[in-house]
Amino acid sequence: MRIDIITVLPELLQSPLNYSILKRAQDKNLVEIVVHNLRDYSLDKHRKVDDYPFGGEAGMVMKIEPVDRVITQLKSEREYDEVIFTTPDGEQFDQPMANQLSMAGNLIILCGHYKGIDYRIREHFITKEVTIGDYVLTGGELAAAIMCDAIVRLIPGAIGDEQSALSDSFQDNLLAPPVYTRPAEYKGWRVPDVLLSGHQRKIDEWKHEQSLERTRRLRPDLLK
Ligand code: 6GU
Repeated sequence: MRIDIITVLPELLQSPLNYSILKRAQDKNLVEIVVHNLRDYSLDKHRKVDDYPFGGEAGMVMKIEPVDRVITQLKSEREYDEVIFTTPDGEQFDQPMANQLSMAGNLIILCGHYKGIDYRIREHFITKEVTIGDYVLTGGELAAAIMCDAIVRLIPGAIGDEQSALSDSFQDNLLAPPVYTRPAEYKGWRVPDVLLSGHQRKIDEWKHEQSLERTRRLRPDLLK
């Protein structure tokens, strides 16, 4: 898998993409994540990528030419499953979308910025518009980093224990059960006896009951 991220702030993406599972997945060649500075595709002598909006509103708008240049260049090199635009008015990013995107071959993520991007970019280049939640971020970079994290950890081999991505919260629309490690007792606070019993069927039943109980209490919307 390859993910090309187009941004005016490449530095903002460096550290989120280069630690832990994302780092390991790239080191193992499970995914190649390439960050492109949109300014490198501006022909303007000031490397300008934004301009004033027609119709005289407040704020700046991302220009179409540099975006066309970088996307056209990338598409000439390989085929892409999706050209994603990060925007608060997009489709909600969630676990099913992460699962689906983790099976893609190549993805482009264009990070939104300023007041917005020239709408012709959305009409002619973008295949999928995605938000990570109902709040406004300064730019799409942190959203892109979050999406990459959620997608890449699902690629087979990215996580050491193959089971563990499948037992995540949300994979079965249930929150994950509590987990514990040694010591079995700390300051009088004991780990639930069943987990120490060695009785696997009872342990699995307990975990499932805990998942149901926590989901009912904390996220009843997931059970509907
Ligand atoms: Cl994807 N972009 C921006 N700018 N703000 C957001 C978002 C995306 N998702 C939630 N807020």
